[in-house]
Amino acid sequence: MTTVITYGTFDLFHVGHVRLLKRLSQLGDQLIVGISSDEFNLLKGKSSFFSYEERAEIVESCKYVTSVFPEHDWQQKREDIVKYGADIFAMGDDWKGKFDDLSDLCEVVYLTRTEDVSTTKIKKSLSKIDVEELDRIESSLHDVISIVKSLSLK
Ligand code: C2G
Repeated sequence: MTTVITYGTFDLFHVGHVRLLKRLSQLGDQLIVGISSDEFNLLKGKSSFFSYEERAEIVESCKYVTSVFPEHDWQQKREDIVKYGADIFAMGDDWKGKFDDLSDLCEVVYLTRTEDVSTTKIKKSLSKIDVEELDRIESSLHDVISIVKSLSLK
């Protein structure tokens, strides 16, 4: 039984996460995922849209994932690898080289990230829509005001 372990925030679950988890699941018989707690997210400089509980529920519902557990800090990986008997530690290659020190415990693998999708990009495009929408509403309001003014002058 080959166990693969990985970690992440997995906020606004998207196709980049799915493709990574799918490829990770193909490396072994089971895939366990450490989901960053809300507190650890703050340490990582992230504030996720969904809470830890919601992100854990979403990732655990993914068919490629066997189980999830909380990631509270940077230091717990070694203990987790031993506790869960992980044979492979794997991450997207934006982390390439960062966890090589774990190679005395298990195989360390970095898989290519899915380009052009990220939680940050999703958040940015959603906030952009809000601003654009507000601009459209404002200009329509100006049109209505000018029509009302022109009618009131007649
Ligand atoms: N990922 C990916 N392709 C994307 C976006 C993310 O393959 N387009 C991968 C990342 O490389 C990472 C995993 O999906 O392996 C989770 O990404 P995040 O939710 O952004 O997690 P991160 O902030 O990288 O946290 O201790 C490790 C950290 O908890 C990792």
